[in-house]
Amino acid sequence: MLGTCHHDCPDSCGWEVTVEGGVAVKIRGNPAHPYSQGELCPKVNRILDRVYSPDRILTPLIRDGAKGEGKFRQASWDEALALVATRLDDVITSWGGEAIVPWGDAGTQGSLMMNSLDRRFFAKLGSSRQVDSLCGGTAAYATVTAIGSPLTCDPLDVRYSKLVLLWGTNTKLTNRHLWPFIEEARANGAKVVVIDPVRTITADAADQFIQPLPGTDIALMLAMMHVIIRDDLVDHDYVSNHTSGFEELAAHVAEWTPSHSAAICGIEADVIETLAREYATTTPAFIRTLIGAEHREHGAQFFRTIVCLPSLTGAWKLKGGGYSRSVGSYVNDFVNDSSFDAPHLAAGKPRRPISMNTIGWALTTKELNPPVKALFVYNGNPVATAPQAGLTMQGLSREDLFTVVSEQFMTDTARFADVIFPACTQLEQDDVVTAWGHLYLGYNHKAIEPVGESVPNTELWRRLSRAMGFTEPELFESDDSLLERYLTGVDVDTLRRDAVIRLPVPDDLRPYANGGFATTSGRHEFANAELERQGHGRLPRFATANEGPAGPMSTTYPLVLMSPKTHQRFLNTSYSHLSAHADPEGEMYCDITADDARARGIQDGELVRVFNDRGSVEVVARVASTTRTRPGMVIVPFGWTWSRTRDKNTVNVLTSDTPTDWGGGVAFYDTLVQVEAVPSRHEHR
Ligand SMILES: Nc1nc2c(c(=O)[nH]1)N[C@H]1C(S)=C(S)[C@@H](COP(=O)(O)OP(=O)(O)OC[C@H]3O[C@@H](n4cnc5c(=O)[nH]c(N)nc54)[C@H](O)[C@@H]3O)O[C@H]1N2
Ligand SMILES: Nc1nc2c(c(=O)[nH]1)N[C@H]1C(S)=C(S)[C@@H](COP(=O)(O)OP(=O)(O)OC[C@H]3O[C@@H](n4cnc5c(=O)[nH]c(N)nc54)[C@H](O)[C@@H]3O)O[C@H]1N2
Ligand code: SF4
Ligand SMILES: [Mo]
Repeated sequence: MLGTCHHDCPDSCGWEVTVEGGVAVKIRGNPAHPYSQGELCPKVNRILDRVYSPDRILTPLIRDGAKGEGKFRQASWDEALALVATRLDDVITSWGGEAIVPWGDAGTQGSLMMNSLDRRFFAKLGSSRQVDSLCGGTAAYATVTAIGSPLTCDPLDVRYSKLVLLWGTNTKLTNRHLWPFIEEARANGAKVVVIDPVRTITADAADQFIQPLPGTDIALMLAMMHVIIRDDLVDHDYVSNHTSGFEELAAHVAEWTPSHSAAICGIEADVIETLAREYATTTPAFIRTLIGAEHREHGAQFFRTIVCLPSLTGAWKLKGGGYSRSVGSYVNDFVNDSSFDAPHLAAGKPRRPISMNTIGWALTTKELNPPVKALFVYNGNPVATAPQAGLTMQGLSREDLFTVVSEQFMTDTARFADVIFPACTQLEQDDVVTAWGHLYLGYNHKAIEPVGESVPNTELWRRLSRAMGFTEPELFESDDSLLERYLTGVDVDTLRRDAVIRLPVPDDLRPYANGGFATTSGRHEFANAELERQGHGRLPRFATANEGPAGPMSTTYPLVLMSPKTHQRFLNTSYSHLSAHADPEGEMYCDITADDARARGIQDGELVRVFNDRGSVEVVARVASTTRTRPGMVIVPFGWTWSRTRDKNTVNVLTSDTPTDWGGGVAFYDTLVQVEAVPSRHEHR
């Protein structure tokens, strides 16, 4: 049976499941998938362990202990649904629908299961509306404000490039199926440069690695523009035909000399000189980003600035040139996402916005009226993935909060639930999977019947609607009918047959080869009046992060904490509780340079406490074994789950919930900490 991976991963690989007697016995990559080409990854190669794991939640569960203790008893669907319906009715009667808050992320990227009938169910409840994004919103909106549209180049065109800048993306880990296309470019003579504060596995594989201080890239970009303009490496035709504000930009970057930026970025000035000249004189030159660099106080400004580079040099003109980030928005012309909406079900009730990024605050603040009295979590694990996890756990421990979680496993969040509903895995449900790392749409055929009493998310929303006594037919629409109205612009028969179809976009995509920016002037406006009006600067600007290196808080907490994905075998926090995945990754650690460790009397392998005002985690220090970090910066990886940590705390107890400058993201990576040895509990690995 052909299918498509549902994980929150740019690759959206095609797979093939072998089923014998109703049991999935084997999974492998679909060799006919044009992008993933028969390969999966170390996570999903073992997905059957996950599907049939003895730890899987297979019946509804009702809390049978203290909040967060993780003690539950099995219950029938009828009992659990009735309990939830009664509690929601009580909340609505006493506090109004807005006291109910949904929190759903991209645990599955299948269109139906990620976000379809849930919109209608919560509209009918008149609940609060979930807004903002832990992932992607900032990069997308920043690109829109800069060039009028989120659309950028086809990532696969990287294969035609001669110079590839992987800027704040860990391709070999997070977007692994793009790597062969980069290798193809390399075989044809391309040079690959990685720009990242962390020496990642992608940096190890590159021709050149540039390691700026975290959050200082905008200074680097401004200096590159300085060199390009100073040395007249500008594509004047492109600039005069398709951009505006060049003179203002030129005046603005005049002071951004390489030596000025070098001091801010913590790199050598001649590295910037050479990078700028190579970028402007090598054709085609391709810049690739993904998400990582957006998780910062000035995350949107990063993306607004980076798009200036290909417009200055005209790199957009050639296949293999330009700039590529998420290409998820291309699908919007071929599906009807709003067909899932049914706002009339809210019957005009007010629905206040609640940011998913600051859920810890929302659950603990006295400022919200009504306060949050019921929380629904699905497709996500906010205790481990949203910042300020200490607040989230404190909020979830409230006796007067009713928490419902739909899950496959006893996650950091599920253990705080009052009621858990068992969710199907991708093998047990039909869906359509859009991709953000390539231009193919995937179909997922259900391969096996639901394991235990688990249900697809759409079925959960239907059951809840029934239990609440709702009668509007929109709440009960079938999956087939939903899909039929959603898939408006693709050949559905081919999609179902092959489980993958190329979006009907031109082979030669080059979105801005001839300008045509989606701004009102049709030009890339370097001097941006709208951003000026919003207070983000008429021209791209660098500012020190409040909680970044050299920022005002660095006197109290001197070390910058990076918490990126570093794990081959986890997908965010998914899989991190399974031994076959977690054991080879080892335990959660803190990478620290030898000098920073020595200054604190910390030895390699010793237990340390990484802390700030928000919380602390106990992890093992890696000193000698690491060249990953740089002085003044430590790394505690993201993805580990509570059952695999020493003190049930994940790195997000430390991270900042400061919003990004615009775009609705959050500044996880602008977090400052201190590290100290944990007295008298020395351990060696
Ligand atoms: N194996 C695996 N693959 C995954 C995931 C996973 O958990 N595991 N998660 C998936 C998800 S949800 C996403 S969003 C994607 C993310 O894909 P990426 O965006 O490629 O990955 P991230 O690790 O979020 O960030 C990429 C890099 O940005 C760097 N970075 C952070 N701040 C800065 C900065 O200021 N400047 C520069 N230049 N670089 C910076 C980080 O050090 C990191 O190495 O990966 C997906 N793929
Ligand atoms: N410090 C730090 N924090 C980060 C990041 C970081 O790099 N550093 N990365 C951020 C990013 S980019 C992202 S995307 C977020 C990810 O944050 P989350 O989306 O919360 O990520 P996961 O931990 O993978 O949680 C997905 C959950 O969905 C469940 N699930 C899967 N399929 C289904 C289904 O069909 N139905 C139901 N009901 N559940 C399902 C899985 O079992 C899993 O527990 O984390 C963010 N947090
Ligand atoms: S997690 Fe990503 S790389 Fe792995 S199979 Fe799924 S889409 Fe492919
Ligand atoms: Mo993400």
